[in-house]
Amino acid sequence: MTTPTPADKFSFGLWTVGWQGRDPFGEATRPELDVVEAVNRLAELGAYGLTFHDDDLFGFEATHREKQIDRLKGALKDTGLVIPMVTTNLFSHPVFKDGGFTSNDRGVRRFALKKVLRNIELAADLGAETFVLWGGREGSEYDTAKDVRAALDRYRESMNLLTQFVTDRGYDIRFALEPKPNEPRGDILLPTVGHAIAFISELDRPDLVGLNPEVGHEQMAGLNFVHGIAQALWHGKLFHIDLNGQRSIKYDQDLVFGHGDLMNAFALVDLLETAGYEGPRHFDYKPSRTEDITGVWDSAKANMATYLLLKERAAAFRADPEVQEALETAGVAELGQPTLNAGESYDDLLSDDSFDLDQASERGFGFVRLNQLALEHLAGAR
Ligand code: GLO
Ligand code: NI
Ligand code: NI
Ligand code: NI
Repeated sequence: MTTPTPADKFSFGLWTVGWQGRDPFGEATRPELDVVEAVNRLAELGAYGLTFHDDDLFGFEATHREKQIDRLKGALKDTGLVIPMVTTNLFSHPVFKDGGFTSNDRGVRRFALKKVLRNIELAADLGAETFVLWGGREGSEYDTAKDVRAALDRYRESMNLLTQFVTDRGYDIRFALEPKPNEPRGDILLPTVGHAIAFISELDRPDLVGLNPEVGHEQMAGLNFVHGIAQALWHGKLFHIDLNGQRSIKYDQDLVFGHGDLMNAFALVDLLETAGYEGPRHFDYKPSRTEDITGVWDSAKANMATYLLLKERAAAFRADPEVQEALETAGVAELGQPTLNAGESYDDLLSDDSFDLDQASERGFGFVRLNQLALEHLAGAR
């Protein structure tokens, strides 16, 4: 049941299993992981895809670009693993200290765009459907140092150029913006799912731009991830997803999926599996610095096992007659009914005196009982 297969569409960033444990206070605790080894191990574990930043594969200097691409292609051919998504690193190199697309330095902005254009060519060559942009350095620490309206103009200019590029080239690629409130910048532009959705509506080709929300990022902003995902789905903007775990508002923990807010993870899997999301189940986590290489692969496995376990538990929850009855009492399906009947207008409402105010005020919804049933299914008690 918790043994993944490629049909489950699990994918991992090369930078996740490849994370060496370097943090602001400490050195690496693990050796480098070669891309071929990563592909082989992930395929063995039952994943279907690998994703990467340009710099993960061949470094910023790109000295061995062609050789590394060939090695990756060879490993993909041997294992059947695919590259559903490619992303770009506009945050590590010192040149991006004030951002890529929104750096105050115009030369840096041009350089960043050129880097991304080259990387999109590679993404197309590898058959990726999604190109993720996490603007980790697009932001500021000081309000006087950044003209946010001008920065949004430049962000828009960049996205319009990129959508023009894929259209002209005939690439079958869509973009996914990844919101995050802070870290590494004090404040990052497009900090939440909601901000990013509003921004996308101002673009030339909004149809080509969606989101890659990350569990921990919304939770760092104190928000309910399931609500964010539900709204992204509602707008048709859930192009990709970064699954992981976070425990409350603090630094970006990138724990294994489910190792943070487990009840929210349960509801998330229930939503993804019932709302028709067909994209990759992508893990953007960090194997904790305490782990050796065995711990790295154990943690990779744990992400997939947790997802499958929650999927199974969510299905059992839905199938339970007691849950169905509790859902009925709670009126969950009733919210799906339009508030007015077909053909009714505000005049009908104005003349409607049938509402029983007292009865409706006295109603108990039974939400707590429903939530306890969810918990009992989650805990394996049912
Ligand atoms: C950092 C982000 C980062 C992105 C990656 C993909 O907090 O989560 O890992 O997901 O750059 O674009
Ligand atoms: Ni993150
Ligand atoms: Ni994170
Ligand atoms: Ni991420």
